[in-house]
This record gives sequence, structure tokens and C-alpha cells, in this order.
Amino acid sequence: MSRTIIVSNRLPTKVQRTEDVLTFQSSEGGLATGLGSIYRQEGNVWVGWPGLFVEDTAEEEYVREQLRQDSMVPVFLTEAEIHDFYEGFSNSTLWPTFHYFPQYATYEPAHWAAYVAVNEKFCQAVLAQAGPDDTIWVHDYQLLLLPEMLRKARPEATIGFFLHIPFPSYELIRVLPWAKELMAGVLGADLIGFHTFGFMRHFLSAVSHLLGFTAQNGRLEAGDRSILVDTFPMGIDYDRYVEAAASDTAREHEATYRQVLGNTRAILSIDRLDYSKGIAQRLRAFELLLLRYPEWREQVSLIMVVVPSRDQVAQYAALKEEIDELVGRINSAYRTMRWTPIHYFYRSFPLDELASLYRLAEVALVTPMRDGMNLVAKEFVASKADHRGVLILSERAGAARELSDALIINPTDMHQLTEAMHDALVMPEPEQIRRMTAMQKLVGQYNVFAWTKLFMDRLAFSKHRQHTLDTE
Ligand code: GDG
Repeated sequence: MSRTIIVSNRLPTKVQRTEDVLTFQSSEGGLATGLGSIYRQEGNVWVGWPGLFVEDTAEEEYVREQLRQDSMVPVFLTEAEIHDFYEGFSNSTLWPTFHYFPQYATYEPAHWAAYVAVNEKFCQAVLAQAGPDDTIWVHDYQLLLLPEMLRKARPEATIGFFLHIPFPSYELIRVLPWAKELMAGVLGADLIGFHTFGFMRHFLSAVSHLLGFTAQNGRLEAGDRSILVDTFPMGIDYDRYVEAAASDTAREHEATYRQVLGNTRAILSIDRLDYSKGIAQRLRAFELLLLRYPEWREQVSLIMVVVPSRDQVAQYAALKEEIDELVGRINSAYRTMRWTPIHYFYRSFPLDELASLYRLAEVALVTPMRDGMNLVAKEFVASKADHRGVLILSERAGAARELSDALIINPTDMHQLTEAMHDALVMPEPEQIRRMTAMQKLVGQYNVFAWTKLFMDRLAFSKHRQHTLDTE
């Protein structure tokens, strides 16, 4: 029987140690939900890091056994590996480069060495599971070398790769001292997927410049192998957000927040702490809104959720300080006894509470400088049961390719962003409903299950084609 193996840096379950007790917490992330139907099937598994540094082999065995019962296989990483491979090469070299922040990128040979070694470690963990004809789906930028490593060991395997973040112009890729190796690593796959056509085009251009392989009709001829390259815009579990937003808990939370806000209208902003998300720029635009349109003072509040992330990386700590400072400045300049301009939360919320914020907000500000897709935009749309509400969306989020009924803005253009907030607040209801309904139709149809099926079907097709070519 042929099996499917999902591989990503993090497992969909996080193992945590609290006062010597280990807890296993399932992720509510979109990827975990979308792939749940696959990896939980008989014989299939998900391979990844469980988020824990194990203390000894007994603990390792215990964690392995617990995860095995839920179809997961852990790859244990050391603190040094997390430092060099994850915080280092993945998040201080690849992440800034791929999000057009090359000024933040570091180029440490030791980080690269750890990246190669950890990809090799993942390779061994997958090989321990995979038979010669199995299907392996590798996810994201932490594992760019894995497809080629797997290909060498399992020439017949069916290997898919999906990149969740943007793929930048060749001009950024060429700066990386290890650009060729990274491209060759990805080309071990039979199918390579991106969120948007633009990312795919940049990838093909980089492959052509660096390795000399050119593509025709989405097919890349690389030596004796034919590789399919295509776009698969990722969706969300639409019904889950519809249900969460309609739940009693979400309604109760919304009622409490409304009491606090009084008649004030809410603009919502939700992101992980990240310089790619444009959080500081968004705050400045909100400040300008209050300055330029004094009529919105005491009428509108910004609810801003920033989820702590990667605070071991220097730029993230600096960004946190900048946000704290901006929020403090704006609130102290404009607040009144009965009105707080910005309600700022530096923590994460349970899904029900998140859903209540989506319900509450009349406007969602999704204005990243660069973003692979941005699922928050789609979750906001799914949560609007009464079809009212306006999405302000950056043209540089993958989601903008699909959600053309949002107010699409350039996040660097502070004036445009400010005007978009004003336009959203005065948008007539019929227009809100028309735009929202169109987006809901799209997000509901191309949900995460459709995304998974499309990728898996295409992967099976790519292998079938390869076999046909081989036997011709
Ligand atoms: C990468 C790419 C691409 C946020 N705060 C809370 C919370 N969240 C959830 C959201 C959403 C997810 O986190 C964030 O997803 P994004 O898509 O916005 O961003 P990344 O984490 O950067 O993900 C991105 C994605 O991969 C998928 O391919 O779209 O471009 O960067 O689902 O709801 N969830 C809960 N509480 C919070 O406070 N429960």
C-alpha cells in the first residue's frame, strides 16, 4: 500500500513542559486542519519538530510513543540546532530575503551548515517511514534542501513541495551565497507549488538564471526529470470560521467588548509580530486618520492583536519596542476619559475570542509589506455572517490576487492607507454587502480542503506523467 508522508518544520501538535509535566497541544493552524484528513488516514504520518527539547532518551521515547498514536513522527532538534537552523538560517537569512528585507539578512556559514544538517536529519526521519513508492509532501522554506535529499535516496518516490511564503525576484535570490544549492534542493520534487503566479514566475526565473533549466507550460525539464510547477492559493476551513463566529461564546465575548466600546466603531488588526506584516506603518496611518479626520476621534478605535513570535531574533525585539512606542504615543496624544484610540494586545487569543473580534470589527486592516497569502484576510471574510464589513488589503499579500473586492492598497503609501480607512468607514451598506458576498463565495469555495485535494491530485498526475515519459 502506498503511504503519504507530510513533512513540515513544526508538527501540528506542540509538546510543552510545564513544571516537569509534558502537555500535548494540537495546533489550530490552517495547515493542520487542511492536512488532517490526510495524515490521520491509516498508515500515513506527519513528520516534524514537536517544539520541545527532550532531556533524555526515556523522555524521547515517551514523546515518540504519544505522538505515534496520533500519526505523528517527531524529529528532535537540539537548542543549538534551533538557534542556527531555525532562528539563524531559516528566520534570519531566508525569511528576510524572501520578504524583500535583505538589509535584515545575515549570511553565517555556521547557520548554513546547521540548515544542511537539519534538512539531512529530517531526511533520515522521513526515510525511516517512507517506502520506495510513497508520496511525500514537504512544506515551506525551512526544508528547501529536503526534496533533493529524498530524491537521491528514493528515486521512485512521489515528492511534492509547497512554499508558504513569497518567492522573491531573482535579484534577491542571487544575493544568497547558497542560492544554487537551495534551488537544486527544491528541484528534487515532482511538483512545486506556490500561492501565486507571481511567486512561481520568480522561481522559474531564478532556476533559469542559476541552473540553466527553462520551463514551458509550467513544466521544467531538469536533466532527465520533468518537474511540474504550479500555483495553489491556500484556503481556510471556511465552515469552521462561520461556526466559530456564530457560536455562543463568540457572541458573548462580542457583547462584552461592545459594552466596553460603547458606540465606538472598531477597526481590527491581527498578526504575528513580524516586520513583513506592516504593523508600524498601519499605526502611523491610523494616527494620520485621527489627525486628518478629527470627526473620527471618539468614534473609531483600532483593536490590534500582535501575537508574540521569534522574539529571540534581534529585529523582532526592535519591532516590538517600536510598536509599544507608537501605541503609547498615539494613545497618550488622543485618548479621552471615555475613549481609547488603540486597544493593543500582545498575546494570542483562543479561536472563539478571535472570532468575536472578527464579528465585532467593521473594518479589517490586512496590510503586510509582503505576505505569502495571509489567512487572516480570509478568516475575517468567513466570519461576517451579516455580509457587512470592509477588508482593506495590501496588494503585496498573496490573498490580493483572489480578494479583488477588498479595498486594495499599497501599504507603503500611508496617505492611501489613511484614505482607505476613511472610505471603509463611510462605505454604504449595499456596497459592503456586494463586496463581502463576492469574497465569501470565493473563500467558501476554494477552502483548505479543496486546496489539499488539488495539490494531491496534481502530485499524483505529475508522477503518472513522469512514468509515461519514462516508458515512451
Ligand atoms: C505563513 C505565511 C501564509 C493569529 N492570531 C491568533 C491566531 N492567529 C492565526 C490566524 C491565522 C494564522 O494565525 C496566521 O496566518 P497568516 O497566513 O496570516 O500568517 P503566517 O503565520 O505568517 O503564515 C502566510 C500562511 O503561511 C499559509 O500558507 O498565508 O503568508 O507567512 O490562521 O487566525 N489564532 C488564534 N489566536 C490568535 O490570537 N487562535
